[in-house]
Amino acid sequence: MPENNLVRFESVDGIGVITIDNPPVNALSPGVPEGIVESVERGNTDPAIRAMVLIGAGRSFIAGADIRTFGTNRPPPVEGRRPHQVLDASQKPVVAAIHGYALGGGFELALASNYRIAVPSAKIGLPEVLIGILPGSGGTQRLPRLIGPKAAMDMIVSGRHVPAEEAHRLGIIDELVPEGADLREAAIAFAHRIADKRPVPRIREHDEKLAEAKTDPGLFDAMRRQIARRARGQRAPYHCIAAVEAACTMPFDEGIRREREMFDELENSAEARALRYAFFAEREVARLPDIPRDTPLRPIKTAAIVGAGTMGGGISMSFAEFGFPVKLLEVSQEALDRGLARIRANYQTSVRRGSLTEAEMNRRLALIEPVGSYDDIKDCDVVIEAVFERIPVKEEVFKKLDDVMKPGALLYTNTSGIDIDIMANATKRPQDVAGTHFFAPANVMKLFEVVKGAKSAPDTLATAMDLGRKIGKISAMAGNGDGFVANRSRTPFGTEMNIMVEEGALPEQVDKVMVDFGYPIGPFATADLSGLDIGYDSRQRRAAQDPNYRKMPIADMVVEMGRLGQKTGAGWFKYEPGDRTPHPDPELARLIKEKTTELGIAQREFTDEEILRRLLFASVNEACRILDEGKAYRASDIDVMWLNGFNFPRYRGGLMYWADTIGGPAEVYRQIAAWHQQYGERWSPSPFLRRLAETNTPFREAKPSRPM
Ligand code: T1G
Repeated sequence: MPENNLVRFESVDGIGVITIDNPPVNALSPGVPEGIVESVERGNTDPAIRAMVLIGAGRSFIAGADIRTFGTNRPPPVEGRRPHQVLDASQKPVVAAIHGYALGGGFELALASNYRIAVPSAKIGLPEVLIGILPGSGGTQRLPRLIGPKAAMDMIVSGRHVPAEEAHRLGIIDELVPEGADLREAAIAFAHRIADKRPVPRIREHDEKLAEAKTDPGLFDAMRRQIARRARGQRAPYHCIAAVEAACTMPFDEGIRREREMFDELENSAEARALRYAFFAEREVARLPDIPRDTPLRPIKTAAIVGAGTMGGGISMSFAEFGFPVKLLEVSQEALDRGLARIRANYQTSVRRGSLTEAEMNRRLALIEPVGSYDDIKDCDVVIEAVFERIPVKEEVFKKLDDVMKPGALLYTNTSGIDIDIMANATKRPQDVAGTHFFAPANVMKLFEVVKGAKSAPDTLATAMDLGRKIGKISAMAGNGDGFVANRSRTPFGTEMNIMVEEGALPEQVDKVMVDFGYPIGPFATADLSGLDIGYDSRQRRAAQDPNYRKMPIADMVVEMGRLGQKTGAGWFKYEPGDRTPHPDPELARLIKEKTTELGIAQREFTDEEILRRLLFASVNEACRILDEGKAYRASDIDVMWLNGFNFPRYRGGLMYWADTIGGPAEVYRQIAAWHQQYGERWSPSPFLRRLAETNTPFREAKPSRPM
């Protein structure tokens, strides 16, 4: 059997060591499954081999099937000779030795092996649901037999990566190998210890743990109810539950067949295609066409945040979560105390909810050091300014930072829309300045928008992109300009929602459309959550700057009535004390009608489809302008921003990807051109959009018209 380079078989003192070597994550790309099958069969037929070890070369065990091959016409594997089936049938024991990641099909091969050992830093899991499918190599049938259906369903329906120590406690990992020890050597020694043990343990033969489903037959429906809200519009999570249920009600091989049937149903579903697109878009976004991949990064060990307001506090929590010591600077002690109290209260809420331990809270709090003077932060490697969105205040802060910060320190700003060059030009080192825009709540939202200033140096930008990843964010590059990329593309959405309410749509109708579309909460309830005064202030600023700016009389009226949202008990909706549930307010509906009559604005009915299209097409049109100006590298970056900054439903792929699924540029252009006739200038189609429509170029393949 000719060896292929992807899988090696070595005989080491009677142990067959099977090494998967397919960088970067040893995915089961074509050639790998075949290599594993041949190696296991070789080990079984070679009399000198007593047992085998399955191990990954490089940084990881096997991170699963090769996602790039999904949806392609790949030859179906020969039934009975899939790697997990050959491992299962092996007469000689196989030890899976895990470091890095054992995910999806990789973890399933470990489950089909007879023993599993791992280093503590390893992570195991079945994340298939995150790409719209379910485990298809026996994971839904073996894991419940190993840890019981409840714990198995938790792992399979959430898709979470489980640390090896927890997996050891659950009984998935048989032995932990000390971190730093030679895993290969440890695995060979382990194989020697179990080589002659008979019978060879096979998970498929153990149904004891499945009894849990007999004593609690309602556990599957309970899980269906539990996920109902967040799994709306999706099939994969329910297929995962059904597969585990099959494990508890069918013989093993029948369960395997049922699992495969469900896998085939989902592999090329719209949901799976969209989630695969999102998976690769979130990797592509890290590529910077105009900054070399090997640009040396500036070292960041210590950080400082200027401003302990809501954003400054959330940013500090992000750094502390990932182990960075962070200094939090506020000029007034009172403001500093208020900021720290807000951070502590946030942590205590998480501890109360059980999503954080007391010990972890204290560890993170210990990393956040309150300071009262710029001198205290001068030696930090990076400083992020998060003060009021007022130009004079920002300029003042950057002048101070320029005076005190050590040479080479990175000076970032969290502004959500002010021209980066204004802050850069307030210093003598504009090359060290860039935008690092967090999204509220900063310790929760994953989007990290890195904004290029005219003089930002390549290493200033590359280090910012890397920093975002180091604090658990998804970094995306944006060109400088009003609202950068994310907010700029979202603004027309906000304009249309306010205008439709003037024309007769009710906030609750608009919110229902977007919740049905897949958003966790609607746009009006979201506005109430973040506070209506933010939008009001920015509208007043725009009106002051631009006499042609279209005022929002109804949105302004709501604020001028003192209805600022949840924090005042009423905004677009009413709220009971201590309850965040938005309740439609007939009184507000009456006042809106009264005001629109006074203003002579004609009222009419809206279909749900028109509401959806007006909101999202307005943003697609703006996204086309952004690409035309070269303010974004690619359309998929804008999708990454909407998925991680605005909670766009992930199983729809993103704003531009979704627009391709409902007819693409031709349909969007047709509709917008019609609205241009009906509603005027604000709906003038972007020339970039027209070009895409004329050339029939899907949005997701749209290339910017000029470099950033
Ligand atoms: N297939 C193809 N490419 C993959 C891949 C995969 N499974 N996993 C990673 N890559 C590429 C990725 O695109 C990137 O490429 C590079 O590897 C580094 O990844 C039968 C059907 C393992 C936690 O869902 O979650 O098995 O951009 O930047 O941050 O039941 O990658 O450099 O060209 O993400 O260190 C199930 C997916 C598949 C795991 C590492 N497995 N991967 O994160 O690096 S379905 C997964 C990840 C399955 C079976 C079913 C992460 C990671 P490039 P990266 P990272």
